[in-house]
Amino acid sequence: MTGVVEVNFDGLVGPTHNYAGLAAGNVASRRHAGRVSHPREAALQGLEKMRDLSRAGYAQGVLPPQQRPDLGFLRRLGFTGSVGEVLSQADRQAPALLRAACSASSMWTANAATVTPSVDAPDGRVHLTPANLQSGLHRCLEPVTTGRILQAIFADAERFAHHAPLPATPAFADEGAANHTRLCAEHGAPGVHLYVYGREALGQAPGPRRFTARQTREASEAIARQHGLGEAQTVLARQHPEAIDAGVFHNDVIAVGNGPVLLYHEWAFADEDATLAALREKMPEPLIPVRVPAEAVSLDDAVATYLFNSQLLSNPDGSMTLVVPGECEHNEAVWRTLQDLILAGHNPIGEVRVKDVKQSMQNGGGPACLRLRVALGEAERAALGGRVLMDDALHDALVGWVGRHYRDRLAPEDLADPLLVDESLAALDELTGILQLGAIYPFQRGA
Ligand code: SUG
Repeated sequence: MTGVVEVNFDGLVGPTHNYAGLAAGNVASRRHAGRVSHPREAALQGLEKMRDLSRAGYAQGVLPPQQRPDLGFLRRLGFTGSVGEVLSQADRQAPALLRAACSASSMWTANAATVTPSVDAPDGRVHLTPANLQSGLHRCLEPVTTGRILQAIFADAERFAHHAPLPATPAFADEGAANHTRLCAEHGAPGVHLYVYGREALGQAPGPRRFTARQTREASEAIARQHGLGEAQTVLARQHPEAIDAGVFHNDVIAVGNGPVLLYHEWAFADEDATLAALREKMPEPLIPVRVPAEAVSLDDAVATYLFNSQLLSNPDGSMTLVVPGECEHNEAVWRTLQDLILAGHNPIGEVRVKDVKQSMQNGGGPACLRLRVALGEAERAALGGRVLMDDALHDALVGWVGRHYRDRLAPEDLADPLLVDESLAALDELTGILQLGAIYPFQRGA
């Protein structure tokens, strides 16, 4: 496969973006519960990140949001009648279900799927498994439509292999690429896959005490098996339970890898030495670990600023750029560590770009949560369906679309407003036209 680059597919923030505090173990989501959100600003912040990175020469894609409120979910739970009746019954009888049905959480596409590039798969195809996201009620609504969207974009069966999500049961709780890091010399070279899990469903490893770990070892193993990866290509590591209890609900909140570089906090892994040793043993090229000790950045600061939820991007000259959330700039210890330890250290990271994704951050999603990494060769990129690769024209079309359809603000009580349904469906219908994706949404398929 020639011309392999990493395409970052960012999730477009949907029109119902709101703060309902739904996410377990996610400090920011809980802290902002009940606040007024700003969907238009949220979507524009995401689009600005996409445009900035595509203009800087990084391959950038976009994934559409999901249909919300999820009326099909509410109807399945016994709410009946017109749209207005379903919403008002749910609001009165089970407001938590209404909030789950309205979450715009599909924006965090690092949780959409796990992807293995064709260079690593035995059949030479790109493999994709939508995450079952079964550990959160609002998120377990995503996999079916995620699968449909991925099938529409990665449609060529000779190049792309789609797997069903793992069984949606606690033993196979899977949160997708947020717990998966591929290390390699460069994107087109064979990689070693680091899967990080928080608990064992069938084994005895001690889990966190305060929060439930979201990813199981059994889920990570099953994904590697589905994608045909052998033992020589995979490393499994347990997340440090204390990090999970401090609010590190995914590995990508405490570590990020790219090429041979692994930037991580000393509390990322339960057994740091064994994890690095296993990577070194399996990687053909030397691992470049960039370790941030707790005395430089505390776990609390890591969680508050999302320093590690950064995108680490490869540049043509071999250097790398770290795309960090704006919150890092306002924390002295984190900013100093970025300058003195990360940028000044002996590693390829030579530049920091700061991005404001505050609307997403307040729900616990930083720059890295907002994107799904897919390493693709030239021919694979040419085979993509739809109009999903970002350029200025697509950016401008999407900014115009947001301006036409999104509300400036959403308060918790607005979620029961039937007009929000009409507005969202009109927006999504137009969006499938812009992205040329066909009927991906339930309402377009007569459901
Ligand atoms: O699953 N937040 C998401 C944030 C996901 C971040 N993703 C990565 N780290 N890759 C979550 O915790 C909050 C939604 C709400 O409260 O409405 C939420 O789901």
